[in-house]
This record gives sequence, C-alpha cells and structure tokens, in this order.
Amino acid sequence: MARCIFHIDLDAFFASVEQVLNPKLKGKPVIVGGDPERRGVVASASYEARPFGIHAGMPSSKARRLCPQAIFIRAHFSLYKDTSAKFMKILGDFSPHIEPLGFDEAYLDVTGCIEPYGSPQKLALAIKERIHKELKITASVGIATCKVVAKIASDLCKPDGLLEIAPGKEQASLNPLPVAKLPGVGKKTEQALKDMGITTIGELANLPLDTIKRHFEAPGEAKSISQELTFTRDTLDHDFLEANLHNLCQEVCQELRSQKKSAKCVAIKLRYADFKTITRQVTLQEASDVTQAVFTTAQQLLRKTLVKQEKPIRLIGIRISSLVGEEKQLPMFDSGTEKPGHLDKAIDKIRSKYGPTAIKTGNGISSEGS
Ligand code: TTP
Ligand code: MG
Repeated sequence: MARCIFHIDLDAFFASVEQVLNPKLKGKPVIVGGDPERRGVVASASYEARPFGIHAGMPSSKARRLCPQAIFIRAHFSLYKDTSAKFMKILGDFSPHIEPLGFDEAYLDVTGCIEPYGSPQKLALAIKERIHKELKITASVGIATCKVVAKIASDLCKPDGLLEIAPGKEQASLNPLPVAKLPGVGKKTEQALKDMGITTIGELANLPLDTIKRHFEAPGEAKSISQELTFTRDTLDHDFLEANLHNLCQEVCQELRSQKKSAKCVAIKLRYADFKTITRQVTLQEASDVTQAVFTTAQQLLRKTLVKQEKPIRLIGIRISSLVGEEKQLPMFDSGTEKPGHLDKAIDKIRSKYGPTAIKTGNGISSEGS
C-alpha cells in the first residue's frame, strides 16, 4: 500500500502570530523582520503584503518602498516558540510519526491513521480546523506518497490550502512546474539549469543521471585547514607561544565554522631556530568546531613537546584535519545558556566585521608581547 504523507506549513507564521496578538493588525500588510532604517531583512510577510511583491529575505527598506503602508514589527521569538510547540503537539495528536522541519512546518506520516476520517483530505481538514481553532492561524497541507511531493503540494496551495497529489499522478503534476519549486533548488542551481536549457521539473527528470552528476556533484573539498606564524625573534616564552597558538586556533576554527564543518584531528607544528621542524598530532574523541576544544588539545601537544625540547622556536603552526560536515542541528531558538559555541559565534561575527584583531578572549591577550 502507498504511504500517505502530509506536509503541513503555517501561513506567514511570524506575521500571523503578531496578527493574532494584536487584532488591529488583522487584514493589514504586516512585516516581521529587521528595521528598514538599519539594513534589516524581512523574516515574514503577511499575505496582505505579498501582492506588493514582498517576500522573506528581501531588504526591509525595499519592502517599505514597495508598500509604504506596511506595518513593521520586530520579531518576538519566545512567542513563536510557544506557538510552534503547540502546533507540533496538535500534529502529534493525529499521528505519532511526525518529523518537524522548521518551527512552522512538519511532515506527518498518516498512512495508518486515515480510516476513522474516511479519506486523507478529511483527515487534513480535521488537522487544519484544530490548528485554526487553537492557534487562530491558518495552515496549508500537502498530501502525497512521499515527503518531497507533499512539500511541493503544500507550497502550491498556500495560503489556507489543501492539495493532494494522488498516487500515480506525481509526474503529471510535477513535470510542468519550474525547477525552483523543488526543495533545495535555489537561485544558483536554477540558473545553472537554465544555462543547460532546463526550466521545468519534467525536463530535469528527463536528463540522464550521468549528465546531472557531471554538472552538480560537489567539487573536491579542502581536507584540512592550517595557519602558522613566524616570530620576529625566536622564543622560548611558553605563555607567548600558547597565546599565539590560541589566536591561530581561533582563526582556523572560524574558517571551519564558516564551512559548517567539524574537525577530528588537531596537529601542531614547531620550527626551531635551527630550522628543524616537527609536527605532533592527536585525534579528538569527537569532531568539534569549538575553538576552546581545539585549543585545549593543541595546548596539551605544545606543553608535552616543550617539556622534551627546550630549544628556541621560530615558527608555530596549527592544522586541523579529518573534516566532517556539520552533523549537529543548530537549535532553533537561543536556550539562553552560554555554551562554548555561542561565544565562538559572537566572536566570529565581530572578527568578520572588524578584522581578526578586533576581539581576543582571555587566552589570547598576551600575544602582542615579547
Ligand atoms: P516560512 O514557512 O518559509 O514562511 P512563512 O510562514 O512566513 O510564510 P509561508 O506562508 O510562505 O509559509 O518560514 C517560517 C517562518 O520562519 C517565518 O514566518 C519567519 C521565519 N523565517 C525567517 O526568519 N527568515 C527567512 O528567511 C524565512 C524564509 C523564514
Ligand atoms: Mg510557513
């Protein structure tokens, strides 16, 4: 028997929550996002704002030009978090097989849950009604035999929609659609396909797999990230060496995080005054992208090496390798607790804006010395 998958997505989520909270906003173009005066971007636009061409990701200043009467609101994440939790709970009452995707969307496998309702559409209507009754906002539901088709369907019927792409009707329904309707196809892929003469999902489906692979397989990726520093004077000052090592760790880890990767191996390199060069490597128990974790390991390697060899050093380097893709999912909302990753993110932001010397944490402050 074919599976029955729902994709349920709340309409104009942030903007809808704001409209529920303040009924004066109902029926009006509401934009939740950054300040138009301060280079903010639109996070969510109510459907009343959409005919003006406003969409998520657009600069708020542009949105205001397109629709001067729009009401701009700063995001209230704790409210959205509460609504999101209630939304997921409602879905969980209909089927235990739920896969949340974002805070306002989820897949629901309802294959075994349809009978009491009579049909997938009737079950979908029951879900939509319950959401509307309890949250006062509308949802759109796509129904199909697999996740990707269900997601395309919910997108096609927004807002407050319900669309079933029946078993066997997938090709006929999807073939005429533009490739951008496929989840994961963004502006770049869309243009690359256009350059190949492909604009619809049907045309894409007809391409031989080899051709697709040739054009779209990821290019070879960097296998390691390294950084080194030659001192103006040879040194044996341990604190100075450690401070510089910390700065180097911060630089490679920032690059690592910008690639959304974690590293499993940490190596240090030391070149002595006589040009003899050594490297020492260790494997972490768990891949990490946290500066402090990489630094602690590198620091141990350095200390061990310094104990054995007391010769002046002219160069120090760090290399992180065995890179793996980001396996952890970012939390949707700030938990408020200060984890090492939070500190790293804040530092990355400041350093990328104001340069690598703009901020240094405690371990790095003495690096200007000697
Ligand atoms: P979406 O479901 O993509 O957008 P939406 O719910 O506002 O509108 P739609 O009716 O088309 O589903 O995203 C859900 C929420 O996630 C959205 O309300 C705000 C937030 N979000 C951002 O903060 N930035 C973004 O770029 C996008 C796309 C969404
Ligand atoms: Mg939505």
